[in-house]
Order: sequence, then C-alpha cells, then structure tokens
Amino acid sequence: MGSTLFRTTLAVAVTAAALAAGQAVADEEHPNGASGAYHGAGTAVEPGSVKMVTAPGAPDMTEAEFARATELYFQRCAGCHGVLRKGATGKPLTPDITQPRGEAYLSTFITYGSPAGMPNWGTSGALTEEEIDIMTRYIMHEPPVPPEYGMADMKESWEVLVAPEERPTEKRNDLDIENLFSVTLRDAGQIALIDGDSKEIVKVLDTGYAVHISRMSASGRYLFVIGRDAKIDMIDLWMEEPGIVATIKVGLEARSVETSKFAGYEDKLAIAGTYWPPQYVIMDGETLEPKKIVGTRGMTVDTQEYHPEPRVAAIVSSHEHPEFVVNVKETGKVLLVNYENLDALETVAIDAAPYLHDGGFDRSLRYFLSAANESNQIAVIDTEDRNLEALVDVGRTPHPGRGANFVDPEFGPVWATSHLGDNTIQLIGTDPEGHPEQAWQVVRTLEGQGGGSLFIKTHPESDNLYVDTTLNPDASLSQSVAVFDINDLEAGYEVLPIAEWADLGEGPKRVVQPEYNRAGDEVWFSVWNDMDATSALVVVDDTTRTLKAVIKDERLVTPTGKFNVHNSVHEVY
Ligand code: DHE
Repeated sequence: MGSTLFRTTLAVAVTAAALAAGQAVADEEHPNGASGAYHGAGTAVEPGSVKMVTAPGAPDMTEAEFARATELYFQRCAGCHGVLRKGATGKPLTPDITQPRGEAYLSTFITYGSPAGMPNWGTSGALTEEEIDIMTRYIMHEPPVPPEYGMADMKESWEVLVAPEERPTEKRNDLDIENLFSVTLRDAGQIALIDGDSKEIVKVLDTGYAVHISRMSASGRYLFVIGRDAKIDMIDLWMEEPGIVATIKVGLEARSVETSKFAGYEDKLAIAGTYWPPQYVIMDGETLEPKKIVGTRGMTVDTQEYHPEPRVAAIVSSHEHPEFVVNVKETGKVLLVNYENLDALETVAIDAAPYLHDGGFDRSLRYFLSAANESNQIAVIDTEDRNLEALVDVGRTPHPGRGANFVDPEFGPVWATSHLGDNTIQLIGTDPEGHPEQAWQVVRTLEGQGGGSLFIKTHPESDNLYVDTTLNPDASLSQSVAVFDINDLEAGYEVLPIAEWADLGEGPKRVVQPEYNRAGDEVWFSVWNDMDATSALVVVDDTTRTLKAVIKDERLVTPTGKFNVHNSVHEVY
C-alpha cells in the first residue's frame, strides 16, 4: 500500500463548502498541510490495482501516461469526484460528460479551477502543464475500476494475535480505563493511549494507514481502530499492557467501525463500512472473523438512478433493537441492519437524503441525527419505530461529528450541529413528548466564529458548548475555539486561543475536535500540525475555561480525533 499517497496530499486544497460560502481554503502556505488532508484527500486504493480502459472518441494515451494519470487522480481527485468518477462533492467526470466538453475546456478548468470548489491545479503550481495534459485526456477515457474485495481477501488478511481463551478473564492492569483516551496519530498510522488523569502516554500502537477513528465495545474492554486503508485493529484494554489481539483488512478504503450494543449482544459483533468496495462487513466481536459482507450499490433516494459507488459513512449501534444503523453516503439511505440472524439478514432501508456523513444520538438514545451534508439537512432516524422521523433544514454543509446534546433553557432538550459552509450553530429540539412544538425544528441559531467547523461538543456535567473552526482559512480562527454558555446562549461566545496556549513553532496548528474527560470537567483539543512539525494536545479546565495542561511529546505526530473510553461507550456528547 503506497503510504505516500496521503502524505503527498493536495498541494492546494479547497473545501467545496467553504468556497461556496466565499471562503477560499487555498492552502498554498502548507502544501501538505492539515486542511489538504480533509475534503478531496486521496483514496487509499492502490493505483497499480487497476487496468487501463480506453474509450472510443477519447484522445490517445500511452499505458505509462494512463498509469501516471490514475495515480494523480487517486491522490488528488477521487476524494471529491469518486473512484469511479460518478461524482460526490465534485461533479461526475464520466466520458459521456467529459468528451463533449473537449480538451481545451477541460484543461482550462483543471488549470484555473472554479468558484464552486474545483481547485486551481495549474495556476497554483500543484500540477505541471504536462500533468494537466495527461489528466485532461485521462478523464475522457472510461474510469478504471479498482478490484473488488471479498471474503477470501478478508480471511487472508485476518489474524487473531491473542485468542479469546488466552486473554485475561479480568482486568490485569491498574489503568483507569474509563478515563483513558485513544488519540488518532493520523499520519503516523498509530494511536496513542493516554491516561486521562496523569496525561501520560500509556502506549503507542501501530494501526492502519492514515488512521481515522476509534470506537469501543459495549463492555468498555475492547477498542477498535480503523485506518483509511480499511485495516481494523482490536485492542484489549484488560491486558497487563494493552495490545492488539486481532486484526483484519476489510477493503481497500474505509472510515467507520462499530460494535453491537443492544442488551444481550454486548461485545458479540463488530461492523465496518468501506468506501471501496462500497459495502459493509459484520464480524465476530471477539476475534474479528468476517461473517457477512453486504454491498451497498443501488439507487439514490432523490433521482432513483443507479449509483455504483455509494460509500459507507457513519455507523452507530441501535440501543432499541439488535441492529446497526448504517449511513450510505451517495444513495442517501440509512440502513437498519438487524444482526439476530446473519443467514437471513433483515434490513430496513430508510430514504433520507444525500450525502449522509456523520452523526450521533439524541440524549434518549432513541433518535439518530445524521448530517446529509450535500442536502444541507439533518436526517432524524427513529431507531425504535425504524423510520424517518424528520428531515430538518439547517445551514450549509452540516458537520456535527456526533453532535452535542444539552438542555436549552427555553426549548428543552436539543442536539446541535455546526457547519463547514457557514458560521452558524443550530440547535434542534429532540423532545417530542415534553416539547412537541419544538421537536425536530431548529429552535435556535447561534453565530459562531466562522465556517470550516468540523466538531462541536458538550457534556452532561458541563455548562459549556465548544465549537471548533478547524478548516477556516483565517489562522486566528482555525487555531482557536469558540465556547458558549449553554445557560446564556444569546450572550455570544468567548474565544480560547488553544494553539497559542500550546506554544508550538511553525505550521498550520489547526485546533480540532473537543473531547471531554470522563468526569466532564476537562476538555481536550488537538493542535494538529504538519507531520514534520510539533503538535500537541491542550487540556482546558471546563469550569474556568483556562489552560490546565499541554501534552507535548515527540510521539504525538499529527494528533486529530480523541476518544474517551467512557464517553464513547455511553454515547456521551
Ligand atoms: Fe473524518 C468521523 C469520513 C476527513 C477526523 N469521518 C468520520 C466519519 C466519517 C468520516 C464517515 C464518521 C464515522 C462514524 O461515526 O462511524 N473524514 C471522512 C471523510 O470522508 C473525509 C471528509 C475525507 C477523507 O479523505 O477521509 C474525512 N476526518 C477527516 C479529517 O481530515 C479529520 C479532520 C482528521 C483525521 O484524523 O483524518 C477527520 N472524522 C474525524 C474524527 C471523527 C471522524 C475525529 C470522529 C468524530 C467523533 O467525535 O466521533
């Protein structure tokens, strides 16, 4: 697997949403920087795995040119336009569309970009004239199709390093597991386990490439980590020294992993969704043995056209039924996958809206609220009645992470999202019984620091609501966070200069993803710097909103997501 793919990400990155909102996120100063790694980042699919396909009517290309173009496309274009060029954040680029446009038009477009979000690959110097010429001709040919990845491939990659019967029957270390944090070290392909009390790094473990998220088993014993290369590592936190007990590669590219949480199924099953191939796999929760693979290709909810590459985005575990809740991005469907009988799988496919991305539960754990970020909507799924409860119109490109649950002084229980494409934070009523008038309505819109927000967070013990602005082009915003008092929301926000507190040297120093400790009296932020620069974690005292600690260590390479064990197990956000 070419690990250089992600490390040589976009020389110029533009988030479509931010651009559309008039906020160019050109990353000229940091060609390999943090924002470049977000939208439109390269795919982990190996370019060498595809065969050359030519299309009648397209200009000639040599095999070497085709191979070079495939590499460039997978690195720089597939994240937005899709591996099969059917369109995602970016427009479709299939030969029926590109050939009528002609070479001159396409090459100009690639060179200069567009206000709708296409980067100016030529004028920024990211692609040479020769590369633009190759890319122009390449996109007039048929898109090459990467290989499928099925049971035989998964079984071949699957390894149980410590069999369940050889694992401890009780916790064998004196770690306070409930307050342990799993921290993504993105570009190192590692996670760091950090003790929440002492702030010491307990262990750094090698995981998948451009590692993405961590999720917990229901018991809080097993930690699952997934890389963009679709490698899952299962870590046993009970061992004397927490370590990897099983591993598997479930596809060529992935983002999500989850475990069964319904009563009676705790720690029994795991599930992972892949971007390529577009499918999900259900695995044994103790060994990762793959049990059932299901494809997600099918019709979209809006135009009801076939989509060959509907990627699996967020997956959560229902607390109402023995089901996984699976977001299928491009088709806009939420699948409720019942795991009681894997030989006769029952699935409810709920039409929501494109493109489903991330989301979380409301505080009752009955409703799953998910961003449909191309539709500027939040889809509300009732996991008890198994249907779509509402589609709520919100701001531009909602990106909540798992969102934030709290009680609005006027409107009662709400769940909140921030946005990539505008500066608003919107609060949606989530209490149909106690506050029926407000349920599934935007009850309040707050003005935050700016667009480019990725994550928002609070805690039941806290009065604060934190909003990052990680991808805002203004460094003073991307390096700080806004904090609102949830008892006095209209008073506006205070700005905490997180990156300044970290006192690092050069680099983008983007502040990303607030995460609370178990008690809810500290909030941790990552100060995400380039791979060759110093990064840090900043811990804020939640009561005083002042700096409590800076965790700096040469092992903390490109820290991004942080997952507190207790909060992940109990969906505290
Ligand atoms: Fe993520 C969650 C996809 C880029 C940090 N990210 C998710 C989820 C999806 C997703 C589908 C929900 C998983 C779930 O709940 O099961 N992320 C993608 C992308 O497709 C995208 C836009 C581009 C890419 O090429 O990967 C992308 N993500 C990023 C980043 O660049 C971030 C900021 C830094 C990094 O580590 O890569 C990033 N994503 C995160 C984090 C979460 C996440 C920290 C979990 C948030 C949480 O609180 O649960």
